[in-house]
Amino acid sequence: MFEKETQIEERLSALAKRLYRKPIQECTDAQLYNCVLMLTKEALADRKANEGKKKVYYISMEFLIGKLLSNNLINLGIYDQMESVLAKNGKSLSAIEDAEPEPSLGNGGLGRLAACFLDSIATLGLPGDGIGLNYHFGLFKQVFKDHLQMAEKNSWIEKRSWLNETGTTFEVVFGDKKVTSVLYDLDVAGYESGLGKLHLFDVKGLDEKLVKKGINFDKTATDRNLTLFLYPDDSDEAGNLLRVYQEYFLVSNAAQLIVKELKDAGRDLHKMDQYAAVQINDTHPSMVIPELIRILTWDEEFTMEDAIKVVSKTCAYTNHTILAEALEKWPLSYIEQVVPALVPIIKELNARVKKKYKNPKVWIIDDSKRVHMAHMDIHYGYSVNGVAAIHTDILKETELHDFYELYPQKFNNKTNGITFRRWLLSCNRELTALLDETIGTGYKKNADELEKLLAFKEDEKVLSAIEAIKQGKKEHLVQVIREKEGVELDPNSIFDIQVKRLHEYKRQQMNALYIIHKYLEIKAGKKPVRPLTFLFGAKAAPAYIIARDIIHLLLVMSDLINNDPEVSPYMKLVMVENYNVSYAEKLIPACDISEQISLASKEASGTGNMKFMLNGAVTLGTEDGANVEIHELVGDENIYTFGKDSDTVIAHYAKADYVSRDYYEASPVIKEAVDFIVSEQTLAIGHKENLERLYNELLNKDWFMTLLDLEEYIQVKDRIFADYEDRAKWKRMMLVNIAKAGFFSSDRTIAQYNEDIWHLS
Ligand code: 26Q
Repeated sequence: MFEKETQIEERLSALAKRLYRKPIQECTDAQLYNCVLMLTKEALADRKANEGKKKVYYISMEFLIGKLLSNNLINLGIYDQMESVLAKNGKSLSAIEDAEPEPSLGNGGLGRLAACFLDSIATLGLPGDGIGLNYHFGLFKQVFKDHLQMAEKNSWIEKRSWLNETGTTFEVVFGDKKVTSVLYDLDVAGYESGLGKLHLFDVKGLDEKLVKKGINFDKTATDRNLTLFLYPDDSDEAGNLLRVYQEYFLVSNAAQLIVKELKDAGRDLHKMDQYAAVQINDTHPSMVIPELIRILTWDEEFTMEDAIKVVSKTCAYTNHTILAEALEKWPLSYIEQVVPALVPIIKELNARVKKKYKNPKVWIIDDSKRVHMAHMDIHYGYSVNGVAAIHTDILKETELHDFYELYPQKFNNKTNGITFRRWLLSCNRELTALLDETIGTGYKKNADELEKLLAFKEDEKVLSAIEAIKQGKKEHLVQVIREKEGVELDPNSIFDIQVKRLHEYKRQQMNALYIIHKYLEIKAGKKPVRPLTFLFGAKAAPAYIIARDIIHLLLVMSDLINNDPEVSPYMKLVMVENYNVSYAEKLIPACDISEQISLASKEASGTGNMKFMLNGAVTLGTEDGANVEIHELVGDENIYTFGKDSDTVIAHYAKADYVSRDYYEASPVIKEAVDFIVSEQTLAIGHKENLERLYNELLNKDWFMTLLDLEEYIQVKDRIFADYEDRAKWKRMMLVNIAKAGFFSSDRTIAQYNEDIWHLS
């Protein structure tokens, strides 16, 4: 289908005529978006889903898919044709892409990973689908007012969208009510061939009018509010009961869909593990284990013994965090209220564990009657994986050590990856074209071939071409920031970028302290050789007070810096509003320095680090998560690392001997920067309450040890800025980073999941 440009043009103009009674040239970008959407959906409908005896179901509360148009056109192999048809009619494909609303069905890393995985599963020809929820307003939209983060709803579902109605519905029975679900499907095209589905469940009778001001809504109306919003990461908001409702709604639908597909295919459910693998994306969908057991014992006449056996051979669990506070532990009373039917099953699972193991630390239900979701996954799943080598090691050695001793064979590592279709082919077409010309196109299917680029390490032509592409991307970002944020940036400055969820462990506050330090240096007359541009993007969970205070500090500092004529010629600071996937696609290709500065041991993997590297940025990072593997791949001379290592950090926690005030008092540089948070200048712009709270937090608590690494961070950052001036060296570093990024293709990650965990056939 649509082999030739002429076919595309004919179909597009027919659609324009049918929908808007106009020729292509006279349609608006928004109208043309709808036409291109329809045409692309037709092409997707022509693809046949990947098939096989066994299928993986990737169950996740989040799929941060981003906009889909560009990616679908690329994976269908019709991007260039579409672009040229539109150009012939005086239209720009990229302007049309801007008209697509962005769904925000994820918080950050975990959700985006799920989306990258679907792309790779489809591309590798593996039978596999995602199962998630169709949140109408997704994660909140961030707006800044008075230097503070405010939250609004993000409406993304329009009359015409990528969602396809399926007609499939299920009943989901809660303790106090029964609801009907409605299933929508999204087609996930593989690159060049292959197709999978993302199944998104919605609730019939959802009431969008429940949403009042901002993102406030009646949390008790659980028959009508289930799929309104995605809960933000780290929220310890009251009303968490709704999260349990959402989780059960997801897994009950997932379990029913899986059983239905198996039965429709005539499979023997006693051999479920031969036909299905269920990957549990963090503990959020863990109730799928007791739910599958419930269905098998209630509806399919299984004995409890048989049901537990086969479910345990079918389910596998991925851990994405070692932060103890982020591991889900739900009060049994919540589960009793939401879904009493699962309580006897969870109790039975716990009783079996208690009978076998005397160590209370591995029980599912603890003394305070809380259900440890991860414990259930580990006992009753057949695989437990971490998401980067160091993360899996820490799980084995500390956090999940007791479980590792019980089940060493279940533990395995799957270092995260990213889909190159979105994070290279789509977001950096210029670099893609250069690679095609220089090393051929084989790397698109076999990412390891990027290493062929190493042969051009001394090739001035290739090196300058890489530099010129970066420059072009920076110039484009300057335009975007001008339009969206109203700030004028210098494309010849160094672009230093930290974009990721706001969390203390990620230490945006450490970067802010560096910026204060630089600001004070400039005020004192010490100017940088080249202007510096600091860019941030981050949403904070609305209930996470200190995270919001850090955003406040960044917004106050950007106001102060950008409006100071003495300073702004030498440095600028921009915190972009509502950082999301589309913004990432513009920021990442334009980055010189990738900030990956989490407290060692805390960032499970990170995936932004991989996206930056692939686009020729140099990493400034701690030895944490996948940074460790980036370091091993590129070597000491192509990365800037600093900070205390994970063993040292873990020892500080064990001994409880980190005292931030000691670092503050020992270093005039640290003291000066920290004190500035509550200076006359910042207080004149910002709010005393927020700034003082942050100041006190850093001085008296600093749980994520910002001051521990600050001095070394300042030194290495000054060094990396100096090295930027050695253009020959810098260009080589860019090239080596691109060349070594192949390992981080999610095609590799998924091939490993399949080889070691899923065994799809
Ligand atoms: C839990 C309970 C109630 C409400 C929300 C949550 C919740 C939601 C989202 C808890 C955690 C998350 C998201 C976690 C996440 O994104 N983790 C990241 O996963 C990436 C992919 O593996 C890693 O690269 C990151 O290091 C990790 O932080």
